[in-house]
Amino acid sequence: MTNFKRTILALIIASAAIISPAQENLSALLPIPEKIECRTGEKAFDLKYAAITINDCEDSPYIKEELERIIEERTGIKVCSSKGKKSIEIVLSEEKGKEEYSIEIDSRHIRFTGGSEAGIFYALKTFDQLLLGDAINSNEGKVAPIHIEDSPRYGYRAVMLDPARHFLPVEDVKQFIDRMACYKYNVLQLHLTDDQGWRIEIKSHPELTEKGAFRNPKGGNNGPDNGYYTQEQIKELIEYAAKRHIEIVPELDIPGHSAAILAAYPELGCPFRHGDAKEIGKVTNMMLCASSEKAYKVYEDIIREVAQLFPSKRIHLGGDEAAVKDNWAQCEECLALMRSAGYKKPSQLMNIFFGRMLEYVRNNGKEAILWCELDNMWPPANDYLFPYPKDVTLVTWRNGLTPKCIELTRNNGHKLIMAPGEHTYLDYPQWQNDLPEFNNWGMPVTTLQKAYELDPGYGLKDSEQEHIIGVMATLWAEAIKDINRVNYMFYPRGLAIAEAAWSGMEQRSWESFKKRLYPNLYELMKQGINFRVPFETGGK
Ligand code: TNX
Repeated sequence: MTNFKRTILALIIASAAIISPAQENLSALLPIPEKIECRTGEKAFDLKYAAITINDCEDSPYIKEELERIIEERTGIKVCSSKGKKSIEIVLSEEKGKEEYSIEIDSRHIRFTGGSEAGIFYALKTFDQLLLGDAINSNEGKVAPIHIEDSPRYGYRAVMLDPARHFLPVEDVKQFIDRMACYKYNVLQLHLTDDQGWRIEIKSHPELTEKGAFRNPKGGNNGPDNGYYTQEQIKELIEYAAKRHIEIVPELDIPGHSAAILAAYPELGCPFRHGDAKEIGKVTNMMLCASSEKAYKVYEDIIREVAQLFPSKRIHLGGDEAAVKDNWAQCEECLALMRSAGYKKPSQLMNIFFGRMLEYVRNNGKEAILWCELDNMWPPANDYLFPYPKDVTLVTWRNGLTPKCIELTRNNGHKLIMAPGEHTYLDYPQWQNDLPEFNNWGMPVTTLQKAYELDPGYGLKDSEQEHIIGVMATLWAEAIKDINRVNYMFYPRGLAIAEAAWSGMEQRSWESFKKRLYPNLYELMKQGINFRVPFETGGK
């Protein structure tokens, strides 16, 4: 063959590889399952001519609908419920963990076994990826024999959306939830309050949304600057997510990040700042006053309503980036309170402030989560006056501080969620000079590979990481104005984090992930979901 012909042939092969979806049944599995055994040599299960029985899971018709939808979408075949020679079985087994599942496929049977409906749901999501990856078999209505056993590394696999900075309408959040579920995420944290907006209806204090949800007089009612979720809409979202085995955790950020509530109730801030302008979205560094009785009273009401609304056992109360020196340190009432408590530093008032706020959470039968702050809130050991109460779950997030945070939380008996900025902050650009146009952090870059490199256990011995309960990807939205941008920032890095949260380190590899990414990107494209093309993963 001449060099020219060889080049042409290579180009044809290369373009075929790009255009055609993957052709092998493992190629779209993401997150990668724990144990996979391909039964090569055995005949495929034929969906086409078989009458298929789906064991009725009576109390969960959704599972059956999902299975029928997956088969029809991937193969064009409508399964029929009459008895036939070939069966698809769905089995619940007490021997498996809640989210654990197996898939067994041979020429005559397909069996999905799950420890609960969640396990079955994940089995179906994996089955969907088997069909997606094995395009040639799927086009013929066939499924290659295989045996998969799978269970998650972590029970808490979260994404945080930030409708406070830019409001996301209900339908957009639902679309995001649909895709999260495909990658086995099971928690959606909603950052509902910040300087830029108050996004949840509180019936006992309607001013919160009347004033706090609208920062742009010409901006309409449904994003990006304005808008809030009514309690009815929140219920609708909770139900929609629960069907997909996703729990919604509400976040109310206190005592900082509170310009929106202060715009509605200036008297919750320190008295010396009562007269300051409180323009939502323009003013930052304002705090609730540690000595304002009304602040405690209003939050007691808010926490009660939020606790009743959300079935989640957890409420996130923020606790990050509180500008103590601009507020409590200059407030006579706070300084008097500090002295009467025998404290030396205004930041120690966190003890009193969260001492009361956390009590409201407990009184409502819930557990609190807080962002882990080592400077303000958790002074070094020799100045150890605000240890977080042990029942608080902490989230590590600040760049560079995660190893310290893992150690301190372990020594103090806290549960820890891993959201280290270096890997999981998906508001950072994905490549030098890529979007967003601005962010707060002097533009560090979190490439797809950097996101993938997250080992949530930070390479520690098992005994040193037992307190880590999960992982969270965050989509801070100062520069994210709508769901298309959310998706662009999330995909594909959100797939890397999904695998870090679900799969054990022994199963994971960047080289394998890169390959499994392509059919999934193809699928996102087909669904009309925005993503960044990870051109850097091309080539050898
Ligand atoms: C820090 S992370 C914040 C957020 C910002 C984010 C921007 C955290 C607990 N606080 O308020 O949106 O940085 O990356």
